[in-house]
Amino acid sequence: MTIQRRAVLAATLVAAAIAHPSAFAQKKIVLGFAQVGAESAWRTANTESIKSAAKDAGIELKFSDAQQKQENQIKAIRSFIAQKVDVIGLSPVVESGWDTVLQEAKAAHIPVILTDRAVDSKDTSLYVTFMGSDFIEEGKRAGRWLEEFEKGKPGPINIVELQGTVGSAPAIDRKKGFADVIGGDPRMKIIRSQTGDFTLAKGKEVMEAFLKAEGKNINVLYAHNDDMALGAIQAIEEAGLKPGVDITIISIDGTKGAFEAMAAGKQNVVVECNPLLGPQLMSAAKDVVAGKTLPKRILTNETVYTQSQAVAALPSRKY
Ligand code: GZL
Ligand code: ZN
Repeated sequence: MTIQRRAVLAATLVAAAIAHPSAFAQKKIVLGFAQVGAESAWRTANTESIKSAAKDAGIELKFSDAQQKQENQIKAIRSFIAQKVDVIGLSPVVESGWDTVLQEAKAAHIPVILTDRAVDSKDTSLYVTFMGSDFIEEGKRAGRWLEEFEKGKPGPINIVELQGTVGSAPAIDRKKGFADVIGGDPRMKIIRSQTGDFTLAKGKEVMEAFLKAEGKNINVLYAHNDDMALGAIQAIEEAGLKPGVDITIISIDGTKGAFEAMAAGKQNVVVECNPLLGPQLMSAAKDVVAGKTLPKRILTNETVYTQSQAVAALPSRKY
């Protein structure tokens, strides 16, 4: 290339850099995400959404799976701080015990975005925003559906409850919301309530114990997520009972498994909890890096699906 042509090219590049500084100056945003684990179909869909949204957004994602252990999430956050990432994303496996490590991120001037589950830190300056569902409302929706379903029927209505991970926001809040709604109904009684840690295997195991202890005395199962409900359905069938008929089944998430169970008449309703938070997380990360302020709370929108809607809804379900 002649000297003249080289000079012209250089001049054009400089002009373009002045005209579009961001295109040239902007380095790739690096987001470190500390995920809970891979405990359920919901979590798998949530991880998939985050990974594909990072790719679409041109954001470099450093991803860690903590196998549902808080100390692994804290280690991951510390490593993101050491790597000087631009933003940290966190789905906290339990609500408490985060202040120290979040203060370390704050001291390192790395903004933290909470997704999916909340923390109970009093100091809300420790995170930029919390985007996720209202788990108390999800519990209330489950309770309201049951009240509607049992309207006009005599008692007793004995309920067994499979709780999510002990100390997690969804487990605490879904229990509270449900109890708030059914607590005033003298027919309704939660006769057993125990954690199944959001997994299919544990949900089956605990339901087997409930059936051994209470047998035909159980009228309703309220499971804090679909995976535990699917495990319980297996236990109910192995006990010679009909899930969805002998025992009314309510769960939360809205994964494909729940829709298939409803289509087969083995589950009665599912309260949706939207895992597809990836795109919202990436746009929040870009806003934070660009210095924009975000609302402290970003609510995901979701609904309730009954058995009659399951077949029609199945084909369009993305997770
Ligand atoms: C809810 C999420 C819960 C799901 C479970 O937002 O934290 O964790 O309900 C998942 O399926 O394991
Ligand atoms: Zn809470």
